[in-house]
Amino acid sequence: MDTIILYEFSGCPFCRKARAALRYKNIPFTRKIVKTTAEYAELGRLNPSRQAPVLVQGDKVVTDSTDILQYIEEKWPKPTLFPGGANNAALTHFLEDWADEALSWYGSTFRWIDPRNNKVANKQLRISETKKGPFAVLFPRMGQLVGRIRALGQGIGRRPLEKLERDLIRHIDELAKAIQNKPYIFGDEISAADLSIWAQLRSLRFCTQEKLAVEHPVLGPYLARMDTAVGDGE
Ligand SMILES: N[C@@H](CCC(=O)N[C@@H](CS)C(=O)NCC(=O)O)C(=O)O
Repeated sequence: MDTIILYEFSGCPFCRKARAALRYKNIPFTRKIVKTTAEYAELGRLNPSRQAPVLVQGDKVVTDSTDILQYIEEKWPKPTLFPGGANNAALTHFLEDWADEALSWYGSTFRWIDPRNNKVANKQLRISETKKGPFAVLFPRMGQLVGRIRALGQGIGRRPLEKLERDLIRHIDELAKAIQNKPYIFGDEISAADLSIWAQLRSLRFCTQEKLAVEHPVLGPYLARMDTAVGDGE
């Protein structure tokens, strides 16, 4: 069987989610963190939207973290990412999508908009190239600008940071009610919803707002449990 290659951007929560799913299912894979002009061009050939993650296995190319999870679920059904039968499968899908499409804005907005997180954002955009090609020159400059413009365009970036922090606390409190005293959202087994929620909340790492999640009495231990089960410190 062809080895899986996972194309990633540094610090990308969607890549963290895909990587964690592979780790959870014990599927061997090679990481390719896009850091050079040549690698960026390679990513563009595989995925015209130039987004990461991208999974490649032989001739098969799968883009988008949700599709990647579906792909590996079909090929390696055990352990399932959709535990608890049909009812939970629907809820898992909705929560996975909520984390990807809604919760994700908090991590990115705090990183790109809050000046206290500049160091974290800059580190994510660092390029490892001595002879700087167009990607290496443009990526760090454009990356932050594009992140800001997107957050402003979405609307979240135009709200006061204090309001965003209060909104995030509300999400975290509601998540705590969903988790209660279970190890994971649906019980003893990790689901695609856990992978997605954890991956997005972990993108607060080293940000001023990280403490809102890690110091929470329910979410803190939940994130630590996920780290132990599927994390790799990134
Ligand atoms: N829906 C996609 C989102 C992927 C995504 O937004 N990836 C970011 C990195 S975290 C990216 O590639 N950003 C570069 C861009 O959008 O140009 C998924 O779940 O994979």
